Amino acid sequence: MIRKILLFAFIVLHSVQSFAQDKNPNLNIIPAPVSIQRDNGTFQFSKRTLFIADSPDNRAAVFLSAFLEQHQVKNKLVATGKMKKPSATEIILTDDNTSSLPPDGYRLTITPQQIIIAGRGAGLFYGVQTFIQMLPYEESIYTSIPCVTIEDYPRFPYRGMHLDVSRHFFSVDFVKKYLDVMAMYKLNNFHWHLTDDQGWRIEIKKYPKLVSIGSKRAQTKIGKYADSAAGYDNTPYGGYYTQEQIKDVVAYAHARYINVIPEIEMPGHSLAAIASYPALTCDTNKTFKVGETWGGYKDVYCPTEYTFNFLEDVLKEIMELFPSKYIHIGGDECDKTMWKHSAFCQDLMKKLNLKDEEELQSYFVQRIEKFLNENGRSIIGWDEILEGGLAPNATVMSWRGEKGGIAAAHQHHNVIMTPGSGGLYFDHLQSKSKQEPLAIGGYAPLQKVYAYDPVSSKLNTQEQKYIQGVQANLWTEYIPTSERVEYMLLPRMLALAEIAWTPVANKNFKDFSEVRMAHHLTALETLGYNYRVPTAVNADDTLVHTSHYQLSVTPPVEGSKIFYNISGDSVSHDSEKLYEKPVLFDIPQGEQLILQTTVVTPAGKKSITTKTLIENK
Ligand code: TNX
Repeated sequence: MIRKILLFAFIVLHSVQSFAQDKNPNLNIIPAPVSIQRDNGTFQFSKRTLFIADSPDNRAAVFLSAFLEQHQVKNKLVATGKMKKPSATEIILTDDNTSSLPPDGYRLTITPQQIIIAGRGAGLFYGVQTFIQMLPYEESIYTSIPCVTIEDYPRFPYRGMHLDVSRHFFSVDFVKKYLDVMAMYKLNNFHWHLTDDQGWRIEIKKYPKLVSIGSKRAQTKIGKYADSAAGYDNTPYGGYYTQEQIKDVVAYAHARYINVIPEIEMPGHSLAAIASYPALTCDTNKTFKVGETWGGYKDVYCPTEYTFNFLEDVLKEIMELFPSKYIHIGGDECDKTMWKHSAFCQDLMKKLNLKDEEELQSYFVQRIEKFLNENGRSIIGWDEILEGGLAPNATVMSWRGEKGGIAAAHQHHNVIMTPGSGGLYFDHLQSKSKQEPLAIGGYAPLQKVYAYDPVSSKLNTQEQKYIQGVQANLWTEYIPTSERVEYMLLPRMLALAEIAWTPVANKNFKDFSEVRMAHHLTALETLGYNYRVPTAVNADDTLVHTSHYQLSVTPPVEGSKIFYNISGDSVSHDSEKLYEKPVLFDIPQGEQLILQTTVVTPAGKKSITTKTLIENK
């Protein structure tokens, strides 16, 4: 009896102790893994460490090799069986003993002698990503790594990030940089929004005017869409990808287990194509030019045989370039005015027995779906494709809240959740501060993104299976440069990765934002990414009523500094001081103090300034 009690006391003590010590339970890994089991000891990585892979030309092995080479690590990768004598320590990439792992899962086992990364296909690649995250990002990579066993696999098969290259164009090099950061965080679908009213961005050999006319606009709206006084910039803007460039990007993504989903918008958001080939629309008396401002246009494709032939030709070239099973056909925000006034459309509706223009849109989408299905592909469309009846095999991308996704799941269609209301519109603002750069509006702070759960409680267990995953969208009306894309993307994309990968029970915003993300932002800065510098952890940006106020903050980015200053009724504006430890302020009766904090990162990037109004009135 006594022995039992003693043993029990020991267990409790032991676990309390290790819990208290564990300030970094997820070992800085983003997205947080399914399970981490700590073991004793460390693995020593040295110049004599041998890299062994079942097949060195497998994508995960190639990626790791290239990564190590970039970090001046000379240890070569060899195939199993080719090793001559036993080495000090070994890093092994294998698919042995992986049959019990869930799809895309991996097991990372670190003992003092060996690091074994085990997985099949994408799983092995994700194991490599986790391993890379455990390496130091700045000092020598020859380091010691704590012994651990990680078993991990994704919550959702579809983990997507979108980029609009129509409103503003981004170079191939930048798209690759975007894919690099997606791969680091185990995202596996790049939704490439290639066509819209303001620019057609992909070369189509059969229709050369799509780029000679459609990829250029004469000028661009300055400032906010509704601000008519701001006018236009009077500067031509353009850009497109050649088919060779597209192939290069698709191959680059494939090497990182990222599928590229092209989006060819129809029947709306098609002004750039119409400006190139005016016969694509119903009103052939009008002249058209590529869109120069934001918001919707009334000029849309006319459902004629000419249009369907054109789209089928375009899609044939698209299918040649993109191996993706899914082709995104847009389908959003199609203004029906033109169809209402078109004698051709009204006749067609009578002939086909369609009761309204929504059904005409369905006819349009279903014809395209049939064509793509016959060619072995499937369509994804924005949730408007539900209106007038869903095409039989379509996947619905739910953007106007979750309603469309829920309706589609009720109808047993696959769904990708990407609701703006859930924080997944990364063109929306990251804070309510006036210091944020110009944006479309909305409000999608990090915490809101992180809190989003793609599986709605309005679905029963059976229906929940149709939620294939989640995606964030980056529309670029107000995002003219790649630096700004990164500012809007990071750190929110890290939260997206955790929504998409990590089991809900393992999510923890405090650990994510204060521990792991702080580490990753420094790593990303070292890699040359821009990001929105978060404000100091626990800095108030509000009004507080008190007579004693304690400033007690921590850096949101590893190695960053926090500066503060005060001013007030009887305190003249103070110069900026470096925050080192908690500071107590006494506020005299009847007075007000203004406390401001700013974060400065190791590379000198600044956060917005927070402002706390402290009143003792
Ligand atoms: C709506 S989301 C759109 C885009 C805009 C975006 C701006 C969707 C399917 N359509 O055309 O760029 O809002 O947030």
